[in-house]
Amino acid sequence: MRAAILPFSYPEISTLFPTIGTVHSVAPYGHGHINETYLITSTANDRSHRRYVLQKINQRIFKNVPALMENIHRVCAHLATKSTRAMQLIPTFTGQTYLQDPAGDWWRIYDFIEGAHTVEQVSNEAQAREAARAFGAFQSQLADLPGQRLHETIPHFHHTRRRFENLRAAIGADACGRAVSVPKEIAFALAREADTDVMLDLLARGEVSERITHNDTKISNVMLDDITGRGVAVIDLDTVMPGLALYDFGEMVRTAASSTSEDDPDPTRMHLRLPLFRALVSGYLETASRVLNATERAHLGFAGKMMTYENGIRFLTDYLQGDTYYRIKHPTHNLERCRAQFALVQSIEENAPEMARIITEEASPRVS
Ligand code: GN1
Ligand code: MG
Repeated sequence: MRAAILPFSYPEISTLFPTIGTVHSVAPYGHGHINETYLITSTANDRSHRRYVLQKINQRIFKNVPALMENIHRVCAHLATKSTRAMQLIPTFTGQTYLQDPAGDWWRIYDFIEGAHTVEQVSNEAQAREAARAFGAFQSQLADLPGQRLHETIPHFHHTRRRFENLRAAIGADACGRAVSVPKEIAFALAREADTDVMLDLLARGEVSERITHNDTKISNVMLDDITGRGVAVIDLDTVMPGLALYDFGEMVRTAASSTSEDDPDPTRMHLRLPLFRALVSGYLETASRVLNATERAHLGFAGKMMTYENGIRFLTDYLQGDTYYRIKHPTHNLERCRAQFALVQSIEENAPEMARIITEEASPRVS
């Protein structure tokens, strides 16, 4: 774990964010690949012990932090009208939701949601169902967000065609001379080019519509209640922006219906787990069905394949470009992530008929 290298002393944090009280400790927290995250413990002005999440926002990836924070502020304010345990931003001494340090880095603090936890890997169907219920609820609660369209915090984030073209360019440039060592992965990616347009074409034809989506719906972004195990809130709001419901569901399939971690070095351990897929469909339809149409329902399985494929080609692109985007722990980390994703894509392809049957069963009105 990286040491906490903060530009602020503890008393400075207390001064900058006065409502958090006296800071006692700040320690690296979580497993995110993008931002730097720290857990703060403090004693609030009413003497209660409190915890907060401090984050340095990665501005190499999120180029317009004020726009990103405007999105998050609007989304949190809206969710707070619908849930008592939603994410909450802590105001600075000037009443802003974030601040810039003298070096130009951007910082924010969220309240820590107590009595709940996250898991890195789904271990049972109940967890998968809860995660899907939580993300489905998130989408449907944001369906009536007032005001103008949210900013795109990362333009074309799930534009799979563009992701594919980026991969093709990375293969062509071959900046690190690595392409020769990954012919199988490159062939696997290129063979699925036609799939990259399917969801974009549905959108262009108006068969699915744009919504406010989370865009990073992995299981570790859902807080589960410590006692009941129920989903209480969705976290990691940086990529909340206009998108397709299918992106969100597909990313859940990738991360919550998979048999092993996204960077398992042994891809033979990676496959789709159908009972977990069924649990996701059932949980998602429970909370999101009022905003979904028949085309979206019919593509829930395909979406799982597409988001897994998209992540696989992003990892492969980063590997070819010399690991400039994702944080890596060893030199072939991105390649291993890519291989695990492609193993899952293959397993989803093999299970497509069974997945379609599950969707039909879960979508039909239940007989009680
Ligand atoms: C990144 O930082 P983290 O782990 O929340 C990435 C996601 C990928 C994910 C793969 C902004 O998310 O899109 O699916 O890694 N986020 C960004 O683990 O690129
Ligand atoms: Mg994220």
